[in-house]
Amino acid sequence: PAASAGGDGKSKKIFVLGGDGFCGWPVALHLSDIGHEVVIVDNLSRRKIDVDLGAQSLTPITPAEERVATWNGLSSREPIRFVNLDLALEYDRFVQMMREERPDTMIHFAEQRAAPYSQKTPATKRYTVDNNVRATHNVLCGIVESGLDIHLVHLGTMGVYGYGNSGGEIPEGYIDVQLPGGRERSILHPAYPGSVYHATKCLDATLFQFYAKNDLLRLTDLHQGIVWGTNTDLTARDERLVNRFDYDGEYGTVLNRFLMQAACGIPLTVYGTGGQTRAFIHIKDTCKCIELAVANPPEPKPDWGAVEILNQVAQTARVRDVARIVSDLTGVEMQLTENPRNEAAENELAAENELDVSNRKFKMLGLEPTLLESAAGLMTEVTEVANKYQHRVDRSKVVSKAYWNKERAAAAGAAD
Ligand code: NAD
Ligand code: USQ
Repeated sequence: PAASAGGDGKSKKIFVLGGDGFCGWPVALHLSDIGHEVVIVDNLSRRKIDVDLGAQSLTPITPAEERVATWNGLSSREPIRFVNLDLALEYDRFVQMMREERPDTMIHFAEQRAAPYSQKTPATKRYTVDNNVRATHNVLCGIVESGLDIHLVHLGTMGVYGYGNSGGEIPEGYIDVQLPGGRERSILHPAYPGSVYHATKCLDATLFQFYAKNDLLRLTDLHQGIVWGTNTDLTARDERLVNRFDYDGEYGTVLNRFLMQAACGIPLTVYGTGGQTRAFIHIKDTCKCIELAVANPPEPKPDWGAVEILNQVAQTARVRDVARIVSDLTGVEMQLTENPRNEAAENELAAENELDVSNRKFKMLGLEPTLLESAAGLMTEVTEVANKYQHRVDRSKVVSKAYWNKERAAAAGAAD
């Protein structure tokens, strides 16, 4: 369809930072398909980490240039362009690129996003902080230096709120408190990260707050839950457009891991009691949310609530209930295993199937989230993808070898 370009009907020039990744690639295609001009900026670090870990995407992803050329050959839209640039290390080049291209919007996916990888070794802890905090700060500082009115949409995480310390509904970014002295104020929800990775997202949030207040930047921070699924209608158009699928112990996220394990007849690796409650969203809803965020930039304002924060979440569910859904669908068994992570076994977040994370803002903008209970078709689609590429699975990479601390390593029998 011509001239759709999202909710406000305007075609924008959009940089998709991290657009070669699991979320970034389908989002880049989606934004292009609805009529935006897209430039992908990515240093391909995620592909290099695969090489270091000796793991690979379950799906055979083509090189960045090839997947972009394939899309451009199929689409009648403005061609997508790809720029190989490290946001953490190539600040001047990035500012120059912004000045030349004058984007309206930037979507920031470009961070090291795996909690287990961030806990694996001193080197991966330090890399995660260096890469993520530098990349985010370079983007913010660069927008100010460019002098352009660019709307930045960042992918944050539900993990900034902390899991397990909440009694009621998790709000969208802010809570109302009474300050010493009696004044009422809306402040950022306290940060309570569960990994070095999640801690970088808390640091990002503090940087956003400062730049929104001080430089009046337009900033949207999307606190996203665990993304599941693999292809969208657009990445399924050609095998060379296939999306990445992480299944290994460090990068694979829980529901996709379970679906892949089911396809391979591996018992589902439920950590601890599986009583941990987490937030989930399907990849096609991620694309829709970004479209909505792009169409609704916040007005700049110098106050405490200047950053627009939305929870990008369809629902919450306990890990063992998610495993049960997959087990019922596929017949594969669940296996409780020693938890490599330092996390509360149970929390008060949610009773089964009860949503206690607010996602009102996206719902008001028109999101109709995909719920796990009615997503058997989408889950089957993922197991079909996993079945098709089963021969690429390295079973030795399925168990996570990233332990949160010495106690967790000792409990797993992996201490030095
Ligand atoms: P991903 O690792 O697949 O993609 C991230 C991309 O960013 C990669 O292609 C990588 O090469 C690139 N990148 C990293 N550092 C860079 C740098 N310094 N310069 C340029 N490019 C760089 O991750 P993803 O799953 O697509 O996640 C994208 C974002 O969404 C992350 O910020 C993550 O924290 C957030 N998020 C992801 C999930 C999920 O379940 N996957 C859930 C919530 C939030
Ligand atoms: N888990 C298992 N078995 C497994 C893998 C995980 O029981 O085989 C459990 C973990 O213990 C954890 C939960 O499942 O309690 C989720 O783990 P995950 O690896 O799917 O997700 P997480 O580490 O939280 O990180 C992912 C993304 C990250 C994003 C985050 C959103 O990698 O980028 O920020 O989801 S959220 O969890 O809402 O913070």
